[in-house]
Amino acid sequence: MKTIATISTPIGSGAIGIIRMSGDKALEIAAKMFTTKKLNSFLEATPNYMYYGTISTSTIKDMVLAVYFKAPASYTGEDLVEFQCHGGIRLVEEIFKGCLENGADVADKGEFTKRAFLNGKISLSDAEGIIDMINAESISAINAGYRLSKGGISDKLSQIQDKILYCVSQLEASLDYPDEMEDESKIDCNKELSQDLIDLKNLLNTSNVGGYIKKGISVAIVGIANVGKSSLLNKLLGRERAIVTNIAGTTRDSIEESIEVNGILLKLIDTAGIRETEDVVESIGVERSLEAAKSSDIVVFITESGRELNSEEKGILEKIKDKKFIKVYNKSDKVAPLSNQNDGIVISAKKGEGIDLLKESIVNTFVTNGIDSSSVVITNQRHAEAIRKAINFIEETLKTLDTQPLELTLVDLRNAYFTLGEITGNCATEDIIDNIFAKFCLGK
Ligand SMILES: Nc1nc2c(ncn2[C@@H]2O[C@H](COP(=O)(O)OP(=O)(O)OP(=O)(O)O)[C@@H](O)[C@H]2O)c(=O)[nH]1
Ligand SMILES: [Mg+2]
Repeated sequence: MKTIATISTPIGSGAIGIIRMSGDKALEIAAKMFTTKKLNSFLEATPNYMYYGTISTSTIKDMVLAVYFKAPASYTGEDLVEFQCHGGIRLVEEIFKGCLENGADVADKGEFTKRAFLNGKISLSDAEGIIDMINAESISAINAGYRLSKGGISDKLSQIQDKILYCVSQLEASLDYPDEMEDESKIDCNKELSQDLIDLKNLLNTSNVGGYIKKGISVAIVGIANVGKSSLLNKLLGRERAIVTNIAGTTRDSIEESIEVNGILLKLIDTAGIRETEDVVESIGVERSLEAAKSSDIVVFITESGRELNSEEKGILEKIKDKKFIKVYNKSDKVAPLSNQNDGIVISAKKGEGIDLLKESIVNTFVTNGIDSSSVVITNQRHAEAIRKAINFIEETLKTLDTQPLELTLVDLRNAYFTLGEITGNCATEDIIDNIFAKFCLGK
């Protein structure tokens, strides 16, 4: 396989720039470019040891750090060399070009991690965990990516695959010796597969929560004009982001900002107050408010403490009644809540009262019992799809075990095995693999 090189740090000026090479010739190419007082030649480099020395290309020189990772104990599983230089854009580029001049090829997006997968260092889902960590926008998303990258899902699915394989071999054997084995192995397989089915369904159930952990929760703050939507947004953010006035119709366009609560990203959308209006701009804003309410994961419906809902508000509630929503009674500092206003959260956006409770309530609506940092959660749509398919195949197997010829049942069972293998990568097609690594950034 060719030796590949790439710039692994973002393009731009920075303290340090990193250039990496992976492949059989990595050490040889590095030795042509890098010299250090410590060694006669970099070919004699001790693995995992960092050397300070000079790098020379046909155009530049720099003082850099170089480290050699010997196959298979490297990220890719191949010989790998990393240069750390001063992080100038042109400087990093010239060192990279130097690697190419000396025999390396340009790496594709994600090619280092792809090689790690092809060399058996990581499973496909482990690699997806690494992308998820890079793209994570919240602590919970980082942690979920980490668990995925550390084999959280591949280990579990491999166990299930092993059990399926055991059933396949049992049933195949009973094809050869039908009289002696058939009934016994059917009972055995039925038991094993029923347990697999429960495990897979439990795993699939985590994918709802998993989606919110990864992407965050979108929260539309909706209500009639002047109830304090923008004041609430500002309080949630901890800064004066939206304009607040006592004039009804202050907010005319939706405003989006994010916060993190218990490690989960909340994407907050402050909206224009909903009311009948002649104003063209405002009425477009009102349409957007309703749109935001419809497309959000949850609506915070805000009204005022100490008064009944008016007909406009009842109209809004009617529109969002099929959505998840939390009622909020604002301005409790001004008027105490009515006795029937115990079906929501009483707050004062002005004084900051009830805000933490509201944040917790939003998150708890989606992620019950917090997030167990050790549990395996499905955060990836591809994985959820494959598990769903595998469940169908196993259900089919269980249904047909007693009624159909074993050969037919075995087709479903093998399909269940292959479908789970698409997640871990042990039965993934080239298309699936290429698709996944195309999502990586250059240099990873
Ligand atoms: N006393 C009191 N006044 C509040 C509270 N929250 C908001 N207000 C006041 O209510 C008025 C309207 O607040 P906004 O936050 O602009 O209300 P809004 O719902 O965004 O209004 P529109 O954008 O016009 O739909 C302002 O004068 C705020 O100071 C509160 O908790 N207590
Ligand atoms: Mg407003």
